[in-house]
Amino acid sequence: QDVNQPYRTGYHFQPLRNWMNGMYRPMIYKGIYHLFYQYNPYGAVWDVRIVWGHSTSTDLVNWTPQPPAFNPSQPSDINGCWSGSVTILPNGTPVILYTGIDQNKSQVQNVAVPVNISDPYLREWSKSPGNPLMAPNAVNGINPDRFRDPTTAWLGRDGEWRVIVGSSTDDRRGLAILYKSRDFFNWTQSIKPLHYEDLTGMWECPDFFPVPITGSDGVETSSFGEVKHVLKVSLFETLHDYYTIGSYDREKDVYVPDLGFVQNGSAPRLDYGKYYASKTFFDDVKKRRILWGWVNESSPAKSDIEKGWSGLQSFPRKIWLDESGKELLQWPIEEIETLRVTQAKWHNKVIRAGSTIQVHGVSAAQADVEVSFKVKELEKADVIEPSWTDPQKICSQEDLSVKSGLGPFGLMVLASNDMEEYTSVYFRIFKSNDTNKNTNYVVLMCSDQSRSSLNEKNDKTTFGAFVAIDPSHQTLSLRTLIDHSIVESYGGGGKVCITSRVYPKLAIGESANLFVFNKGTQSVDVLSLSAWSLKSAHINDDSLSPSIE
Ligand code: DQQ
Repeated sequence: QDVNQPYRTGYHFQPLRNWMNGMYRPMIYKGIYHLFYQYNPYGAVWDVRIVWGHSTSTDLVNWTPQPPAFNPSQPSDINGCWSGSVTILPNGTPVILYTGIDQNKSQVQNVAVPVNISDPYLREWSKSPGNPLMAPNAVNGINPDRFRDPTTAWLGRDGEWRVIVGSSTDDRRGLAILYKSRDFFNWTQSIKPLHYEDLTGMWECPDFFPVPITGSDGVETSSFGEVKHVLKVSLFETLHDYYTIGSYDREKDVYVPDLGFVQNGSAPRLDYGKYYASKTFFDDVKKRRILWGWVNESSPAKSDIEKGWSGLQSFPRKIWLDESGKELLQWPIEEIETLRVTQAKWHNKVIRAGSTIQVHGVSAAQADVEVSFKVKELEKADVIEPSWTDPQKICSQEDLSVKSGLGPFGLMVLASNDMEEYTSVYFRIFKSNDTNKNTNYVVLMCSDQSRSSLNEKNDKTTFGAFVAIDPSHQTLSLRTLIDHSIVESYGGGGKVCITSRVYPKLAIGESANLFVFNKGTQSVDVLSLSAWSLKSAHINDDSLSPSIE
């Protein structure tokens, strides 16, 4: 890796240079995966004149850059081509619905279709002269600054297409406005939104998809049957992606969440770290639903301009419904295994109280680590303070110097030789103070970036979440993908994900180390640990490919 560019990733998607943000529903077409993303060809910060960047892949790991799918060019998008989604029509043709910023700076919805459907790379797209297809007007009461990000459309039993567009009212009611169409080109707004919730603000990048009640396979977006539905929204006010699981009433065309975004205090998040504007797609070859999210920098814009780029995509994750029906599970797609090279392996290793043990034999700056812990003396756990209801706050207040009976224990990643820098991803176990709960324990997962870099200019916020597992029956597992400036962690087999960006000054390349630690007062067993060095994927680095500028 170029020493001047220590934060570029080895296997997380990013363009060769410049700014990237939200990514639009990827797709598989004629065996080729396509990824479209918000790309600023003019520099390393966001620009309203953003275009649709485009890359293709045969394995979701290695990516070839393609020319942008389209740029601002019509009155209906002359001020920017913003987010949108692909829908595959029943005849197999992909169609893109996207938000354009029109000549009046209003947000409107447009359509683009491939010029040559026999080109598996879909290099050329043409916009309909009929654009815009949906526009805010005096009658529909939609605010022209808050009307964006159409989803993948789905087909109802009545043969009509449905699509939702994110919006909000002036008094912060978030809305998924529903539109219907018979031919995909003429759309009518439904009187009722698919769903709305008060006091949630603008809903960006909504996603609405079915998940089978059993098993981990995915299904096509228009599928019905033995499924629940998921509505995910990116809340602009918090810059986090929240989801609800519920039922889609096909007769009334409304979505009824089991628990709303705000009903239960706060909805679950797809990721509790740096992660926004995510989208899923159904991979009909491997019968899975795949989720991708935008991971922004945690560095000041000045540093982004200096390094010439900003923004990554998380590693693609398979996503499915947990057997409880109450939460989604996520796991890195299996293709990551094609990058694995050397492996370090431990079995049944006791990590004594207060100890830190190095994992040797892996390139710790670019690795995939899976570890499972067993904690025997659960009765030694401290009772959680009744006021400790916000996991991120507990993780931030109680740094590693504060001991509790059980934990913190976990991984120290991107650690410098002298431990001046490290990022720790760990668990703490408490006894529950709530006798009504089914479990006697509360498991906390944290990703602590506070010591990640000697450079104080970056945002080093610590993240945290509760993991719904019972450590008296289940092993506590942690998987962490480390890639130079991104640390992507999966707790409890994918119940909780936390992604963070870090910019070590010392823990770079060969000088990065990996440790297992236990700062609690009781020993903890590592049942198994596997850590793999990952080789670099080819990501938009193919000089023979057309330039993305
Ligand atoms: N950014 C896009 C919008 C979307 C937001 C514009 C999320 O369409 O709402 O770049 O990244």
